[in-house]
Amino acid sequence: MSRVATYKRTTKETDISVTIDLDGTGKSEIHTGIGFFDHMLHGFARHGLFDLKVDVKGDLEVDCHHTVEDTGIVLGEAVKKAVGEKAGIRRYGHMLLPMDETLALCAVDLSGRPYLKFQADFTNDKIGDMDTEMIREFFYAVSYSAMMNIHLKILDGENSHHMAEALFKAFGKSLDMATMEEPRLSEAWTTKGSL
Ligand SMILES: [Mn+2]
Repeated sequence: MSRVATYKRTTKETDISVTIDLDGTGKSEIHTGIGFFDHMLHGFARHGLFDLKVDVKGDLEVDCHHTVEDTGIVLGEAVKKAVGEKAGIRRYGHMLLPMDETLALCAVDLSGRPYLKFQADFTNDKIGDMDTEMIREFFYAVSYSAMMNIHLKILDGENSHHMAEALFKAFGKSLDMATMEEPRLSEAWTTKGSL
């Protein structure tokens, strides 16, 4: 069964299309109009082994806020659609990801309940054309639109580029683990009947 989903969303601020294949090989075509954000999403797809297409036309003449937040919403919706009933998947995933001086922790649960815990003290307000405060907003949007629990924490780090990149890659690795098929199970992995 293919686990590919597309989700599109158009508002007065953004026009976004995301396609994700959970069983991909890490190929991605990303066009958000924000170079550093593209770099982050490439890292997420590559290290999660997701095939990912992201096309965004956002109101970058305002700033990067709507573009980044809304991309998180649409990516989360696509993930939710691709995992479906979550039958026979691992549900939980985690990663401790080093990147030079930076160490990032990520843990996720495809619980059906949105929650984000995020801790990262960036040393710069901006990386390229992306405001670092939007990184939390991105993951918050993913958590509520995918209805998943995400914990992200920078345990050690100095360089903002490394910290951001480690978070996106750790999230890719964790989501890959959580969406992996568990051959011993045919239903959702819960004692409650469904997730
Ligand atoms: Mn980089």
